[in-house]
Amino acid sequence: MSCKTVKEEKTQRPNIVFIMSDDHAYQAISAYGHGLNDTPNIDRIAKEGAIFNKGFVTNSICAPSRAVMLTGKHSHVNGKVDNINAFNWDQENFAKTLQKSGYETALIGKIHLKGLPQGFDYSNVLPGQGQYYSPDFIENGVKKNYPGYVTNVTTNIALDWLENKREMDKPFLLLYHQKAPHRTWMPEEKYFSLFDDKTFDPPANFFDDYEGRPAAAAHEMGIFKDMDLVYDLKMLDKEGKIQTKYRNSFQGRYNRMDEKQKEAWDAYYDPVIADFKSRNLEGRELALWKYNRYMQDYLRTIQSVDDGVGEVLDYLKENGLEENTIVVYTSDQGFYLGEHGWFDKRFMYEESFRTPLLMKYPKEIEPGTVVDEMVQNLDFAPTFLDYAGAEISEEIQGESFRQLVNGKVSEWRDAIYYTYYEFPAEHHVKRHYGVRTDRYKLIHFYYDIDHWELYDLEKDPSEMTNVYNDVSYSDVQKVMHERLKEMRTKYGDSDELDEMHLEKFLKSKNLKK
Ligand code: SGN
Ligand code: CA
Repeated sequence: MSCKTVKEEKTQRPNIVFIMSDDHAYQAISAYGHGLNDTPNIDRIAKEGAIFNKGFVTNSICAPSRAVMLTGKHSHVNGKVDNINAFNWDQENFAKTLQKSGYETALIGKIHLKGLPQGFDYSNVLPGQGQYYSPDFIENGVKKNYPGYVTNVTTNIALDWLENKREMDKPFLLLYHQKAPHRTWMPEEKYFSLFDDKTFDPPANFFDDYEGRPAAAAHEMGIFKDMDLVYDLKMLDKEGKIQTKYRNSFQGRYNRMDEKQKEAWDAYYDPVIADFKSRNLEGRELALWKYNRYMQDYLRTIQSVDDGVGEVLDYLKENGLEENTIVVYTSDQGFYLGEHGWFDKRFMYEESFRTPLLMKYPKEIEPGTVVDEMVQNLDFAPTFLDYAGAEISEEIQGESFRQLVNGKVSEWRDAIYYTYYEFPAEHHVKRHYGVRTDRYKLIHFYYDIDHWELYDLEKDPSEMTNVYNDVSYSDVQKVMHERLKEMRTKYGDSDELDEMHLEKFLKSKNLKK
């Protein structure tokens, strides 16, 4: 151990490493026990600390989720309601507060919020969604290109900052944010053939007919119906026989690879393409083939994310930083891995409303802790401020879950609030908001529809039966309406605000009501 790190261990305030990946379904983390893949490094965080079974977001889409995470305020309060409108970096965020209180701060990887990040001594971020191969990054406002694979580049930048760039005598906050496993799920060479021998069985509701759920039926995120054979599933045949809507867009992504990378890519994918062409699949068989092709690439990109987590955990350990560093692993939202036949997110249904959340802090958190209470990404800002002993402003709407993880709170919230605004847009998920309690969920879809859904999550965890109009649930329906009203009042949301966001959105897209 070097002198500098020994000195750091004496600092009382904890360091914070906040790891966020993009679109990482909890179903695809082995610690959650779904049996799809193996993520030994992410699992280490749970083993040495805590796993949250009910981590949720407030708005299941990228940029809004990050804005909530930074500010500790719901979308309608921080203003970033969808991926399209601008984020106001001038407002307070927890990195700014920590920086002012003496923390050294860095933001590395995907943030998806335009403008120079505020609150960070160092930032090196992907422009927008970023690219898997030969990614551009914006280092403190200056664009640069990096050869290689984005997940590894992001990890290397993070390790370089830890080792060489930060001020060693200050506690630090590192936001280490991966692009993967975001669409279009391009794996790194090392993992091309991982899962070749595995057949993935889709979830039981893969062939959902959406009865009683018109907003779900209107989706454009079906694995069978909407996935593009070339763009999503990599069937870029050299003969050009497989012509699809987004073939050219994928060609562009492929072209970013260098000659060696292309060679390795073709050596793996050409035989897969030939096999696919020889089979002439249709109907159910084609649906299952698509699902398997999707799962393979999606999970392969996660393997590189897991490697990066391992490298960062090892770095902390080898440099005497383990004891005094909080490590959090989460995603900007959950993701559908074939549930309801889908990919993507956005809906308030469980798989995208929930997000993975694992956290360790050896000084405080008992290894093997399991948290079953509902927490939200709204809570990150106050939680980190709490650990750092910094002031939590009155305006913050989330709550610190520090003592919850320690098993030291007797009362915790029993309802959470959700909003989604990006419609009409890609994937066609209608505007909605709702409330979830431990057992029930009430959702209101609005704008071009006025439709309510109620789920009994105990009896129907896959949300296949809308019991809103079921008379045996009339009492529950009433109570849930009350809870929703209470939530909207508590967080300052209203029909008027929804209307305002809608008008702004339509105007920005030149659409009429
Ligand atoms: C892109 C994707 C969508 C995805 C959004 C939002 N299309 O537009 O599939 O829903 O991002 O994702 S792609 O053709 O560009 O891959 S988010 O995580 O950034 O919110
Ligand atoms: Ca995302």
